[in-house]
Amino acid sequence: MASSALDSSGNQPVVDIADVMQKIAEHKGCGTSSDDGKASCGSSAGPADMAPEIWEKVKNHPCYSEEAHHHYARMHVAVAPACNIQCNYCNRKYDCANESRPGVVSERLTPEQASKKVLAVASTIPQMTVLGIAGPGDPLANPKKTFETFRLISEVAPDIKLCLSTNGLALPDWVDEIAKYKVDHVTITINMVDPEVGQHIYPWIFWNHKRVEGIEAARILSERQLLGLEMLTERGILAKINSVMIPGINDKHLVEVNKAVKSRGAFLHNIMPLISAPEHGTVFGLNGQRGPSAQELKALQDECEGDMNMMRHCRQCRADAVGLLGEDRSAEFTTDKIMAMEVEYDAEGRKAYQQAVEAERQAKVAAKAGELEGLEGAGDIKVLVAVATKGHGIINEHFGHAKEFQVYELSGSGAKFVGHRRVDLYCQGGFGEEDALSTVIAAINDCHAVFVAKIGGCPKADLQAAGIEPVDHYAHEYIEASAIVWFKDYLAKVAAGEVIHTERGDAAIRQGALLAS
Ligand code: CLF
Ligand code: SF4
Repeated sequence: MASSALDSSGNQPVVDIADVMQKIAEHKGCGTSSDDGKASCGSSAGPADMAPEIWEKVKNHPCYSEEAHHHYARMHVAVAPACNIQCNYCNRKYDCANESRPGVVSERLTPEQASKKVLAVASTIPQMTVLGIAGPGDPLANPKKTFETFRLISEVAPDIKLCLSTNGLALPDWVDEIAKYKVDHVTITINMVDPEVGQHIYPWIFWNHKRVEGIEAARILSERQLLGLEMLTERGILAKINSVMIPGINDKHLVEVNKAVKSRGAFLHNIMPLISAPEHGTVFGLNGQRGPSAQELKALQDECEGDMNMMRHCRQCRADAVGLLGEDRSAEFTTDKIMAMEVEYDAEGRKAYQQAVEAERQAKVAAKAGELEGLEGAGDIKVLVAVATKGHGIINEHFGHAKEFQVYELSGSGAKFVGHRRVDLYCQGGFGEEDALSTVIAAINDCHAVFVAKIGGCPKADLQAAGIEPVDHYAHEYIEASAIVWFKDYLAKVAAGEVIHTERGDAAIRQGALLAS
């Protein structure tokens, strides 16, 4: 147990940093410990797998636990418009309701409106467990609005976890306030620990009432980010690091970033692909800077995973996102609609619903565990499979209705979630869109099979022609258990000489806007 006490103000937990670092080192993130003693982030986390206080913080946080993200939802409130730095991948002027990436938002809210919105969402979506402030600017460049929002929400909905995402420049000034409001989860976006690299990502910062540019700006930003991280760790606040992978600029360097943040007690590292398209109007978008391919991203995540658990289920959410990570229900909760809603905060109902979710989650973990035996023959064979799902860890989405596919790596160790791929909708209201099908195939081109609840004859034939097996006979069953059964069958065919195992190629990460459904 961490030694914790209250400080002189009576409300800030003071935690032994060595104790916290030890726990993080032991548990290496938000998941269960596997045979090699290394945690698998969220794969089948249970209370027996980690220190109770860490389990309590991550068990129903969809970003800090991969396993939880199938069941629990988050929401963001866009109360923080200003920013104190400029990133070359950001343009907050761009506002498209069909777009999904950080910084983008449709409506800005006052703290009072945000509080009402949280109650409205919580009473409609009982599995919504986390309230995050992630922009559209930087929450700590708007401290009054940010902390007033946290204060209001902690009063009316104390069971909701509070979460914050920041560029880190102002973080050291606000760590005590963060602790005071019991914000237990803080994300810092750290793209470099070397100002030489940073100068190509950040043209300027606003620091001590003036604009600072170039290497000096990157140096100050990096120092503040790492200091802020150390201060969070000292207070036992779980810190997640987001890094944007920018090929040719910081892709190789992110291994150094990983080491630097791990040594300072970061709980989880989330390496995200650069989203860069000319229509976004960002510096990188306009100068043709490309994002990574799916396999480039996975290779970097795999390389860093040796030292630290990696988040691979990030959806690069809008600053006003609502719902499970793979969905966005923000259009149901516009200011007009929430002001007209009768809101009743049913804390007991929420608790009962979440208990049912917990039972469902444990059934899924048990089903997976029951299938693990018999994978010894896999040797070095690893395959990726794509899955169409609406959530709950179940294969429950039609191929044509999928707006994203979740990707699992199957190996002798079982099934491991390694990412997701956004796609264009194939089904356009009664007919299949052939152009969309080619983008789907490009997005899952590195997969051997795609698991769906249902699929039509045309896309089935095209997938087969592309070497991807459509699998629809596990409809409405658990993803991981089904994928392992399929993998055992695949291994048996390889052993019998019916199938020659070959590696698949690379796949594309979608750069454009999401299509409205
Ligand atoms: Fe929001 Fe961020 Fe909290 Fe999650 S998002 S403030 S930690 S509640 Fe999550 Fe969205 Fe990725 Fe962020 S999927 S962009 S990591
Ligand atoms: Fe945009 Fe966030 Fe960077 Fe500010 S810190 S410029 S809001 S991406």
